Amino acid sequence: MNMKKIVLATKNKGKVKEIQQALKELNIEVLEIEGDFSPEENGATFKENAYIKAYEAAKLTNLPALADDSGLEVDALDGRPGIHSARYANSDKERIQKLVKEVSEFSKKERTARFKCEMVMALPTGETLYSSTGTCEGEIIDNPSGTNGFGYDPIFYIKEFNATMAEINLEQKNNISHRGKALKSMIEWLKIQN
Ligand code: ITT
Repeated sequence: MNMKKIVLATKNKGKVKEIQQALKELNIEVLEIEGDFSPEENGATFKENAYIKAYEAAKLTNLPALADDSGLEVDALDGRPGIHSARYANSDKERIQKLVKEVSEFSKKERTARFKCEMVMALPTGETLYSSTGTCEGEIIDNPSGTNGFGYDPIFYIKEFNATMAEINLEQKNNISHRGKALKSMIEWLKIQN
């Protein structure tokens, strides 16, 4: 199947923005999935869930589909919310409030955390063409700061920027983030397909 046109297997606008920005350097058409797209993410890992989404979107559109399954692992919480990051509460605001409350009893040192991202490119046949992964290390702070990005970005502090993930811009985030790293590998693979 030719890779000149692909579909993004996500309904998360924040992800779409970051992925579209990174794929701009390629000469391919990147479509958003239309309508009601909510495959049951019942996998046990980020990778399984990414595959579920990619395969479902590929079947629906008859195009190669790129999915991202990602989440935040907090060491003091034994890796939670992890693959349940999206379902942890009902809105970004509530998710942040809940997490801040849960880590409040832990010292700064114990608040280390990482974002993880697994990407899968799959075909309508169910074949996985390529998969890639990325992680980004940081720590959880009490006071949300910044308005860029999405999700847990306002409470994810990154030492090298002395800023939260929501205080850096889109290009900076793509350079260092879990998603940006997974995308770099995916882009290298896409370059040799076309
Ligand atoms: P799709 O399944 O439609 O892609 P989703 O938001 O449900 O969208 P996930 O199941 O992969 O996606 O859940 C990922 C959650 O992890 C996401 O909703 C955020 O809460 C969090 N997350 C992932 N990447 C993030 C990032 O770059 N910045 C902040 N939070 C992030």
